[in-house]
Amino acid sequence: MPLVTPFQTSFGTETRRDVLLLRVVTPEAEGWGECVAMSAPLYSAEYVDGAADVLRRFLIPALPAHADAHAVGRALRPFKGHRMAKTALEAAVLDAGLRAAGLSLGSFLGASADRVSAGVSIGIVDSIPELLDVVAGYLEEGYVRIKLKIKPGWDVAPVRAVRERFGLDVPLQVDANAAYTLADAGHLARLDEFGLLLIEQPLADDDIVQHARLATRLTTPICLDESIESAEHAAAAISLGACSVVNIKPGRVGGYLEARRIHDLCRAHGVAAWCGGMLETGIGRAANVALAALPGFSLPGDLSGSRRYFTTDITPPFELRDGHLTVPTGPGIGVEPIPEILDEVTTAIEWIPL
Ligand code: OSB
Ligand code: MG
Repeated sequence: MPLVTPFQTSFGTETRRDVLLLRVVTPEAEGWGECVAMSAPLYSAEYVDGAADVLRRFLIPALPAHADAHAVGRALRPFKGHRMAKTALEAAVLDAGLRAAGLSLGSFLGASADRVSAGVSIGIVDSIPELLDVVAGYLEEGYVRIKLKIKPGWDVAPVRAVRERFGLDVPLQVDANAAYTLADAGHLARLDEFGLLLIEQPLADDDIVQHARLATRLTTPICLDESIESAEHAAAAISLGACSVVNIKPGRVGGYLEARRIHDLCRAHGVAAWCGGMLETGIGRAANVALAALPGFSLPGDLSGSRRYFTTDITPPFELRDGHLTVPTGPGIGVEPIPEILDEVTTAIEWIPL
């Protein structure tokens, strides 16, 4: 699916999403799950063709008959990694089970809100005037929080320009996608004067201890994304002082149940949390919006309207209303692909009987 605008991060430029969707069919109901792995292993080790392979060869064949989402987790635990693939499978099974039970994902997870505030993640662009136009457009649409992607050479200047043009009141944060090292601490401290909500994943994925060192050098709160692949990682990062905010992305941590565990952990420790995104279609977005409605999600998520990503989404589009997205209330994730639109973008289908 082509993106409406190229999305540049410190690790590369996405111009389309190659989406793997899982559809689980049981005698009682059907369920959908989206795999957020990208085409190439640049954000993490996973990539979409690898996810399809591990699902086909290992994960799907390991499912017990009549599995619920908890049983899926137990059945998949022996297989290391591949969390995005596992999340898609868990989500599809969960959706089918909740549809059969007539229960929404939000109610199942413990959502306490009927809408969630919408943030937007803005990629690296060619010039500061272009960036200011993009930010202005999203603020006009009602986004309540702006996130700027940064990398060495595109950090202090764009942040300063956005602050100068839009003021100190705009909730603003940055995401480095692991582009810096601890040697850059002095440079990153130059961001302190701009009153950012947080800096997301400044250092490498496996540098949790270094993030704790960096935290002593910055006043900007550190938020971890890539470093946190499980509730255990989150507990370690919190107790080391490596972060004071956590980006919770279900795909990165192996599922919605694990995402909820991390939410609970953050809440118990008074650590701020928000729901991250991976340029999802309406399928993954619906589930993320339900998750983000839990009470511990204290900051706006990377949850934007469908049209920020795609001209035509495969579900009825999510739309901003007064800076918020509405939590679906129907059974399961509450949305389904529109068959004709899905057909148009489908490049391959594979049926795997159990
Ligand atoms: O680091 O949060 C990230 C998209 C792809 C890969 C990594 C990230 C992102 C985003 C997009 O920032 C967030 C969204 O879905 O709007
Ligand atoms: Mg990130």
